[in-house]
Amino acid sequence: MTAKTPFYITTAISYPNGSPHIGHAYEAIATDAIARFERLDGRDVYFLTGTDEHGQKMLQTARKEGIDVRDLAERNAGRFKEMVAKLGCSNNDFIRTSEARHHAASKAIWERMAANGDIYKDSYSGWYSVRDEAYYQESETELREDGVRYGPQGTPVEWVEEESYFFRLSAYQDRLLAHYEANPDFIGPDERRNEVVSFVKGGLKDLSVSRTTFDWGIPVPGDEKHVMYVWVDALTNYITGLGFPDENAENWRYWPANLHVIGKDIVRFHAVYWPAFLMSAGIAVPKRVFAHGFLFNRGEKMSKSVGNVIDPFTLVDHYGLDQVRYFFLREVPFGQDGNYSHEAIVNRVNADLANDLGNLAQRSLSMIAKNCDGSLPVPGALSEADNAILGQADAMAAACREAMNSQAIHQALSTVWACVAEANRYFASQEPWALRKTDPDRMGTVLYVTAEVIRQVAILAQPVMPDSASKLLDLLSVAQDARDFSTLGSVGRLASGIALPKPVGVFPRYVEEEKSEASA
Ligand code: ME8
Repeated sequence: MTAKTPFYITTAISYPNGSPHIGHAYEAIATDAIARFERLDGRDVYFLTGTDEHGQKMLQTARKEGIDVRDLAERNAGRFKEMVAKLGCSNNDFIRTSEARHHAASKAIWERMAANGDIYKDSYSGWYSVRDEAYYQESETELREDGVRYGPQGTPVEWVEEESYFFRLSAYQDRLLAHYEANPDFIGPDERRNEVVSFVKGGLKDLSVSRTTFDWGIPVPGDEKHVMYVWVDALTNYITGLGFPDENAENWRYWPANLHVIGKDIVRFHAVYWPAFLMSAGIAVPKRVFAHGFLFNRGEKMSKSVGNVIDPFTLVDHYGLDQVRYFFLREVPFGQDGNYSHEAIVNRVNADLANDLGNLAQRSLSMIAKNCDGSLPVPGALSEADNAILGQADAMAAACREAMNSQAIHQALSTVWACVAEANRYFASQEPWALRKTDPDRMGTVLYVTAEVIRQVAILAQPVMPDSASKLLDLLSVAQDARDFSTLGSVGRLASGIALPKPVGVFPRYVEEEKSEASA
């Protein structure tokens, strides 16, 4: 057997300055679906997520709450860890940037950049957004009528003047542009790539990479009055997680990352600063950075003051985990902004899951239980209609792979649900319930074909709905070792004659409560 190809995938690491929100949950769910897809497709996947605990934003929140920043980090990092578990994420590790291993890795990358001549001391004066933990050029900011100056993401900026170490980012402008040119897939979607290319073409200034006005961060090696700029240490988490600086570590083989999944607001850090730091340190750059869009509650930005922040834990308890995972990944084209509302979730849960897939499975499997002694019937000669629906099911694997190669998760799901819709039309037009008396053999063929289509649908639904898909595969008596993508298509056809368990419903219909808590 050939060794599996490594596939390293990461989420951004979240600031634990508050509890996790739907945006964090969305990123974790999407990244997990991609990780599971690749694993089922035979790759040796390593999936990392975690928390970004240093910086001024954390410090400010702690001060506001009157607690020690370490306690704030501890409390909320735990909540993020619980969230990924609650969401059913299959991450291999959860990194916290306050850990000793991360301090060591950050110092090592700093020392390498310094040894390469890319770090020098000067003084910084300019605009800084604590909320974005980002420096901005004056031209990127605007003074609004309220007398406050704002950065490009709409967050207030403040004037900062202090002694600082700089990273010679300007020296990387040409290398970065050459990299984007030679690797057109480095940044996705295209819109984000274009933004980055034009930003870099506009000229890069050296980047301030240390602070002296607070000490919540990783000390600069050899000058402990300075702590590293939070993004230098944050980005380094992706290599800390694989054992850096020990390049003989077992997991180092996963580097360079295949995919950093991030939100659209932090593309500049991942597609400009991060590859420049790595080039400076003599480390390979990641293969791809993909930015998803933002989620809005009925078109409004989530904010504590509007009172429309929805807690992911509540959402999962209310609608069910697989339902929430399916909804976000099917409803929002991955890479674009999206909306969610109670009605939209209920509609997807009831239409796509309870009706389309759930009813098809329940109806066909109950007929097998009642009319075929509970075992999978032997198909007779296949009709044109049988071959057409089987052909559509067999073609799903290739279409899903193609979609997932460009992180079009919604498109992979729409391919699968188009087949579910077609299978429903097939089932209705073949009328197996009428064949029961007139032509039982033909009924057996229709039920077999339907079950085989459900097998492939369930296998491909696993990355998005691991629990429900696994229940469906149990109902079809598909062995645990016959559930990966190598069984898709005609090679993995269900074996006739196998006994099937008593069918049970897998996708319950959402029924409105009198007054539902999550319907805000
Ligand atoms: O940016 N919809 O942390 P963070 C969708 N620590 N995604 C959203 C979102 C929303 N409404 N709000 C935030 C940071 N996100 C840094 C990352 S990585 C080395 C350091 C996404 O807690 C956001 O785009 O502000 C980011 O990818 C992730 O959630 C964490 O955001």
